[in-house]
This record gives sequence, C-alpha cells and structure tokens, in this order.
Amino acid sequence: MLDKFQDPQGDAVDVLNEYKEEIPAFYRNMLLIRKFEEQCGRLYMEQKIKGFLHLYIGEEAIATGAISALRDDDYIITHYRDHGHALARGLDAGAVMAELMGKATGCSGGKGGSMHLFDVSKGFMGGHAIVGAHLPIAVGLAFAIKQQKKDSAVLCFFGDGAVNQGEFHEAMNLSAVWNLPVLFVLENNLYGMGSHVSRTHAAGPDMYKIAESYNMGTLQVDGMDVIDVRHHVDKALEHLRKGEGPLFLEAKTYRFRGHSMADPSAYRDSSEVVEWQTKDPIDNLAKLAIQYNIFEESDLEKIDKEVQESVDDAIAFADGSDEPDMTELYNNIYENI
Ligand SMILES: Cc1ncc(C[n+]2csc(CCOP(=O)(O)OP(=O)(O)O)c2C)c(N)n1
Ligand SMILES: [Mg+2]
Repeated sequence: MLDKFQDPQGDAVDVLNEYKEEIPAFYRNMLLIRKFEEQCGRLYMEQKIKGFLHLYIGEEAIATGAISALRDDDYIITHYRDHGHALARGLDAGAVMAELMGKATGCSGGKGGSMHLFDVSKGFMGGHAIVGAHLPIAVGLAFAIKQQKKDSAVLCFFGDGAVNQGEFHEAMNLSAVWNLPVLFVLENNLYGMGSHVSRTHAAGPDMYKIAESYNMGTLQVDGMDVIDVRHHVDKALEHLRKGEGPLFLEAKTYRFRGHSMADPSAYRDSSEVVEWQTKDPIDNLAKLAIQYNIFEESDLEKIDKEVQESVDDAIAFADGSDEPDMTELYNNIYENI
C-alpha cells in the first residue's frame, strides 16, 4: 500500500505515517458527507428538497483531502456539486441542510439552494451553477491576494465538463501570466452529464496535460484516496504560498450516483459503477486504518453513530426552520432595473 506513494524525485515517502494523526478526522468528514447526502437523496424524493440536487457520493476524498490542507485565510470556490466542499470547510451541517430545504436559516438565507452554498466568513465563495463560470472568479480572488501581498491561496474545484468552456482557458492563461496563487482542482469523474470524457475531450484521458500548454505545473492524484489527495495538495500549497504561480491538479474519481436526481444513468454500464465502488474512499480508508491499528472496529461504530446523530440534528434543525419572509424577495438584488 505504501509503495505507491512516491514523491516526484522517486524517493519513497511514508505518507501514511505523516497523516496518521489526521486519519480519524478524514474518515469522519467523508462519512459526514456520505450520510448527509444519502439523506438529501431521500428528502428530495419526499419533496422536502426541491429544484436541482447533484450528489457528490463517491468523490468525498477530494474535498476532504484538499480542504483539510487549507488555512482559515484561504479561499474555496466550487461548482454546483458543492455539498461535500461546504461540509469539509466546516460550514454547519444544519445551515447547509436548511439551505437545501430553502429555509431562512440556510447558509445563503434559503435563496440559493443546493448549487449556491456560500459562507464568506469561511472563505467559501460558492457554489456556482454555470459550468466554468467560477474559474475567472477564482482568478480574481487570487489576484486580490497577490495585490494585498498575502500568502493565502485559492482552491478552485470544477468538473471535466468545465475544461471545454472558454472561461477555463481564460482563467488558466491569466493566472499563469500573472503568477497567481490558485490551485485548479479538476474532479475528473469521467462524465459531464451523460457524456464520457472520451467523447468531449480531444487531448486524451490524462486531462491535466492541458495545463502544460499554459506553462503551469501539474499534479495527478488518485481522487479515491484521501491521503494521496492531501499529500499532493500540501505540496501544491507550499508552492503557491511562495508565490511560484498557479498549479493544476487532476483527481481521478467517479460519481456513484447519477448526474442529478433526474438522471437514470442509462449511458453507463452498471459493471463500471460496481468496479469503481470497489475503490470506495470511505471503505478503503476504514480498512487501511484497521490494518495499521489506527482504528478498531468499535471506533468505526462509534464514529458512525456520532455522524448519524449530527446528520439527524441537521435535518431536525432545517425541518424546524421557517421559510424566508416574503420581504426577502427584495433584498440582495439590484433595484431600479
Ligand atoms: C454553461 C453551462 N452549460 C451547460 C450547463 C448544464 N450542465 C449542468 S452540469 C453539466 C455537466 C458538467 O459536468 P462536469 O463539469 O464534468 O461536472 P460533474 O457534473 O461531472 O461534477 C452541464 C452540461 C450549465 N450548467 N452551464
Ligand atoms: Mg464530470
């Protein structure tokens, strides 16, 4: 297991040992995302959550590994599959659930919903529904950091679909030209809605290579392995904080569920899903932790119970909250247009 962790110079690194202390937190956070979203799926079927709902199930290791590496003064900006990133950043699960249910106590006041989670106090700059549109905003945030002569960083998450958008190329180019502290994190889950990347992306399966044409350093990680993600994001952040310019990280992953709740997933073979489920980031971390005596079975049961309780509390909080007042319709909008 440890042999696969090689640093770029080829020296074997005992990465597991390096992150040993953090494994319980990684496990807890991934399980929180998983259980939270399983309940979201149920609440959507009960029509307590309305609108669009895109689940992150299967991809939890990326948000957990990457965001755990950040400091409080760093920024995160992400796409519409954003529940995992928000929970990993420590947004309150009750406030996130309330947002999904359109309640006034939601993190965006109940007016954003699933795709527009936001919390400026945590440097969590959304939740964006338009594919690729948040990449230039990531560049703007990084530009502000540089102008203020700070050593903060921006983590910008997006899917393989965004790579084919014009904004992607604008953002890559300007961030490289201006040497900005942004880590572009491609969550390559092989599909954009029902289209496999082989049908939409001309440059081949290793999508990170596209960044080389912008003279940008690249990393490729196993997006199903939280330790691999964290290890490489740590290295990337060191580079960014020294002012050495943007980097591009491709995390290979897979969404276990459909694109959204409305997707019967008819475009992919169930054997492919089953194959990827053997790489489940949560199950595999549990096995690793047991194997290396970091956990006993009873620890897993305890964490499971605690996480379930916090999800239940989040649902109860959201359920018991009021909808926004009608006057809210007139707040946070441009007037006189
Ligand atoms: C500009 C734009 N075009 C189309 C859509 C419709 N749309 C929503 S999600 C999506 C697929 C994006 O796939 P990807 O970037 O790979 O992210 P994933 O859903 O796989 O996480 C599309 C085409 C959109 N939201 N914005
Ligand atoms: Mg995708």
